[in-house]
Amino acid sequence: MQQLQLAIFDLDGVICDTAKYHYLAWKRLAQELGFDFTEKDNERLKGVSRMRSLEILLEVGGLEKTEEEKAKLAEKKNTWYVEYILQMDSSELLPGVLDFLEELKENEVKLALGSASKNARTILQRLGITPLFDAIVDGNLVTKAKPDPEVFTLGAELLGIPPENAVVFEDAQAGIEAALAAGMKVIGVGDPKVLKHAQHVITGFASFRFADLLEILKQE
Ligand code: B16
Ligand code: MG
Repeated sequence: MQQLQLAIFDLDGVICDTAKYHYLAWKRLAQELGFDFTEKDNERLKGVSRMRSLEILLEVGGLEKTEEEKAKLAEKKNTWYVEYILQMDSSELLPGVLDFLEELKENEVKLALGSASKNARTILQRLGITPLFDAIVDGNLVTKAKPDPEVFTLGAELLGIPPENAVVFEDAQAGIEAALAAGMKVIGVGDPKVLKHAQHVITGFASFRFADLLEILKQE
C-alpha cells in the first residue's frame, strides 16, 4: 500500500457484539412462529441484511410467507431489537477498539463505518463514538448488500480517497468478499478458519496497535 488514508469498520462483530441482540429478537420471533432458532442458526445471519436474515429464519422453520407478511415480521423483530440496543452504552465497545480508533485518528487516518445495519447510527450514538467517524455508510444508504462492494466504495467516494489507500476491518465472510471486490485491503476480525479469504486475520483489538497494522500493510 502506498499510503494508508482510510480505515473502514464494520459494526456488528468488529466494534461491538450486537449479534447477541439480533439473536434474542430473532429467537423470540421464531418462538412466536412455533419453532426453535439456535445460536448455530444465528451464525448464518451475521453481516446479512434484515430481509435476507428473515428469509433464512423462515427457511429454518420450514415456513413460507407473503411479501406483506414478511415486511410485518421484519418490523416486529426490529422493534424488539431496537428495545435492546437502546439499553447499550460505551461498556459494550469490544476490548481495545476505542484506543485503536483514536490511534488511527491521531495518525491522520480517516475513519468510516461500513455496516449493513439500518440501526447503525443509533448504535454508534449509544456507544458514544459517532464524532470519531468522518463518514457513516449504513443499511439506509446502500441498495446492494455485502458481498456487493457498495457499502465500502461509497465510504471511500464520500471522502475522495482511492480504494487502494483504504483498509477494511470485517468479521463476516460476505464483508471480506465485499472489501476485496472494492479493491481494498482487508483484515478479518475473528477465526482464521472461518475467514478464509482475508489476507490477514486478527482475533480483536485488545493487543492490536497502529504499528501492527502498518507492519501488515508493508508486507502487501
Ligand atoms: P438491521 P454489520 C449487520 O451488521 C448484522 O451483522 C446482521 O446480523 C444484520 O442482519 C444486519 O446488520 C442488518 O441489521 O436489522 O439493524 O438493519 O455486521 O454489517 O454491521
Ligand atoms: Mg459484522
